[in-house]
Amino acid sequence: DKNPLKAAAEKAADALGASDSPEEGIPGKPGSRTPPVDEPTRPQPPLPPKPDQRGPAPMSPTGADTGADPADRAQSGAYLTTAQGARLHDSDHSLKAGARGPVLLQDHHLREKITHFDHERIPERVVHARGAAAHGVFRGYGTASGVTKAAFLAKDVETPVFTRFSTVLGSRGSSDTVRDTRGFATKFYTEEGVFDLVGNNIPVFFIQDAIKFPDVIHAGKPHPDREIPQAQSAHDTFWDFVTLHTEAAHHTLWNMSDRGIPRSYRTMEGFGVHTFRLVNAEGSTTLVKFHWKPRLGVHSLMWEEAQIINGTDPDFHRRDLADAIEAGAFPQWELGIQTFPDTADQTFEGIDLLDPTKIVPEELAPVQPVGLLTLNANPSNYFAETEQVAFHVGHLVPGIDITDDPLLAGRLFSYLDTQISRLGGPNFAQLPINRPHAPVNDMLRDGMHQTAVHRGVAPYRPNSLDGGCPFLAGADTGAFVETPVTVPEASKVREAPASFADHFSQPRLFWLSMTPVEREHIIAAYTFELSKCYEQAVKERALKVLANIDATLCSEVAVGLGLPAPRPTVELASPQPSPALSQLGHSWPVDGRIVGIVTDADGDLAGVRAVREAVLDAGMVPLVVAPTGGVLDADGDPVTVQRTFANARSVEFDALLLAGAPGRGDDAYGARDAKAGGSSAGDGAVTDPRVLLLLSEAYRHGKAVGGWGEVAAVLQAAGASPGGPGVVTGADSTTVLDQVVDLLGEHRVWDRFPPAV
Ligand code: HDD
Repeated sequence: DKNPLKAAAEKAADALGASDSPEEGIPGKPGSRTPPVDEPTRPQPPLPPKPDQRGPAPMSPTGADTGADPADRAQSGAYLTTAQGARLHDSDHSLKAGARGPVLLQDHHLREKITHFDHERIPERVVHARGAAAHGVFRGYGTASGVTKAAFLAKDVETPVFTRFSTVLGSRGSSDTVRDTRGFATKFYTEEGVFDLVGNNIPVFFIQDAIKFPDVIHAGKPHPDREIPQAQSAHDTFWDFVTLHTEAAHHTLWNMSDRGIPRSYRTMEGFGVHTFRLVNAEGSTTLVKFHWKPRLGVHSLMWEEAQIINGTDPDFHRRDLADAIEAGAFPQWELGIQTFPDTADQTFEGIDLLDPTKIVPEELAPVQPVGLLTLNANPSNYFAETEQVAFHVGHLVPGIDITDDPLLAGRLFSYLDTQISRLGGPNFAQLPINRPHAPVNDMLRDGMHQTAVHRGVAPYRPNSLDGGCPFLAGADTGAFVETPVTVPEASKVREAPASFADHFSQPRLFWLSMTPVEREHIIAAYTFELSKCYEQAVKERALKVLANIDATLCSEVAVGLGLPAPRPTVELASPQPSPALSQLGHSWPVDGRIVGIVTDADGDLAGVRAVREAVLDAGMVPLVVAPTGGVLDADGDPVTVQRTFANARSVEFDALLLAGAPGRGDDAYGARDAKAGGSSAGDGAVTDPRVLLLLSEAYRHGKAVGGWGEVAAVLQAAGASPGGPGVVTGADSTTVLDQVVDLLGEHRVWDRFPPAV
C-alpha cells in the first residue's frame, strides 16, 4: 500500500542519481554504480525467438498482414552482420595488403559502413528543429459527443498518441531554455485515422496569412551573413519584422512574457491557435479552439535562470521530460475546447474567429474539458521516432474540419510538402512512427523509400480487375466528408478583412491581465532584446508599437534603452482584463519538484535523513549536496551525496534547505575544502562561496530557501534574511519542509518582488 506519489518520487530520485543506496543506482546515471559484468570467454548468443513466440505482426501500410516484425529488421540475431545479414568477424580494421600496407577497395564492409555513416543525417526541420517527444495515451471523457462525432473525443475511449515539443527558431543542437515560442504537436492514432493537433504554447500567431510565413521565419532565424544569433529573437532582423508588421505585436508580447521561457514542457499550456469546425453525428457544426491545460500548472523560468541553464544544462527541458517519464511521474494535460456558434460572420463577442492573432478570453467562453493526455513512455530511438515523426494540420478525422483562417490554409499545404524534402520522398507515412493504427488501403504507389509490397493490378478506380476494390465509404460508414460550408460570392482579391486591422486591443488586454511582477518581467525582456539591436530606427519603431499597447510599458522600456517614449498613434482600448492569462494566484501539485539539501560532514545528518524521507513522501525528489561526492557517515549511518559543491548549480533545484550543524566550528559548509576560499557569514564563520552562490541565486530566482538549526548567519550572508519572504527556518527539518511544500505549490515566492511599476 505504498503511497504512489512517493513511489514515483523514489524512481525520480533514482533517475537523477538521488538513490540513497550506492548499490541501487541506475547504470550510467550520476551517482550510480554500474554492476560488473561477467564476460563469458566465448559469447553465448541467445537463440532468436521462434516465429510463433513473436506476437502479432504489425499492420502494413496497405492494411495487409505482412507477417513481418519491423523490430526484426532493426536488430535481430546475436552476431554483428553487414546490412545484407552476412556475419562479420572484424569491424575494427580495414582490409589491407599487409598490416602496414594500403587499404583495399574490395573491402565491402568498410565501404558499406562509411557510406551509410556519410548519409546518416537528414535535413533538420526548417522550423521547430529542436524537439523532444514521448508516447502516451489520450482518454476521451465522452463529453464532446454533442459537438463532434470524432470517436476519440465523443466516446470514453483510449487512443495512443505521440507528442513532440519543440522550440521554433533554434537548430537541432541548440539550447532548450531560450526565449522562444514552444511547439506542442500531438499525433492521435485513432481508429478512424490519424489526427494531428499541431499547436504552440502561445495561443496566437505572428502573422495572419501563411504567405508571410517565410518572411517572419527569415527574420527570426539568425542573420544570413554570420549566422548569429542562434535560437534567439534578440536581434535586428526579428525586431525589424515584428515592428513593421504590427499584427505581430500580440505574439511578440507573449514571447516577451514569462510564457517565452517555460520551466518545463510539463508546465506549459498548449493551444491549437486556429478556430476549427467540429461536426456532430447529426451534421451540426460548432466552431472551437483547442486548449491543453497542464496538471502541474503553468510555470516559467526567470530570465537569469534560463540563461544560466543554457550553459549548465542545454538539455534541461528534454532531460526533465525524459526523467519524469522514466520515474513514473507521467506528465498530464487536460484537453479542453472553447465552443462558439458557427455563424455566417464567424465572430464571437466581436472577436474575429478567423484571425489567428486573436484569443477569446476564457472568461467569455470557458474551456470545457473533453479528455486527458498522459505521456507515459519515452521514445526508444530519437531518430526513428522524434526526428522522423511527421505532423500535418491536414491529418483530420471525421468530426473535425477546418475553417477559412488564411494562416491555416497555407499550413494545409506546407506540412505535407516539407516532409517530402525532410524525409526524402512521399512515403513517410510508412515509417513506423507515422503509421496509422487504422487499416490503410490507399492507391498511392511506388516512390522513394516504398516499403509496402502492394498486391493487385488495378490501383485506380473504378476497376474491373481487382474486383472493384477498394470500395468508397459514405458518411454513415465512417468517411471523412467535407462540411458543405457556403462560400460567399466574391471577387478574387489579395486583401485581408477589415477586422484583421485591429493589432493593439488584444496585446493591451494581455498586458492589463498581468500582475505587477509579470509586467516587470515583460519590461525587462523587451529592454534586453531591444538593447541587443544595433539599428536605432528599429528600437524607435519598437517603442512606437509599445506606445500603442500601454504607456507604462513603453516608457519603462524607453528608460532602459535611453530613448524618449513616443506617444500612441491609436486610441488605447479599455478591455476587461482576463485573469486566466496570468500565471500567478494559483496553487499546484508539487510532485516531481526538486529539493536540494545542503550539508557537510558536520551537518545534522539525522535531520538530513528525516527531511529526505519527507521530501519523498511529498512526491518530490531530494538531492543531497555536499563538499565532495561519496557518503557522509559522521554518525555511522551513511548519507549518500548526489551533488557536490563543484557540480551543483541553483537552477537544478526548486527549493534549497541548509542542514544546521550542532557544535560546528568556524568553518561552515566545507570552507576548508574550497580552494577559492570562503566568505564571512557574519559571526566569524567562513562559508564556502559556492554555497553562498547557490543560496543567493535561489533567493534571487524566487525559490523557497531555508534550513534548520544554526543556519541564520549563512542565509544572511547569502542575502536571504531569515523571516523574509520564503525564507523558512526552524529547529526541526521536517517542520521547515512543510512550509516549503506550501511555497512550492505557488511555484515561486512572488512576495519577494514588490511591485515597482
Ligand atoms: Fe508550423 C512545423 C506549429 C504556422 C509550416 N509548426 C511546426 C511544428 C509545430 C508548428 C508545433 C513542429 C511539428 C513537429 O514537432 O514536428 N506552425 C505551428 C503553429 C502555427 C504554425 C501553431 C500557427 C498557428 N507553420 C505555420 C505556417 C507554416 C508552417 C503558417 C507555413 C505556411 N511548420 C511549418 C512547416 C513545419 C512546421 C515548415 C516544419 C517541420 C514540419 O512542418 O514538419 O511545414
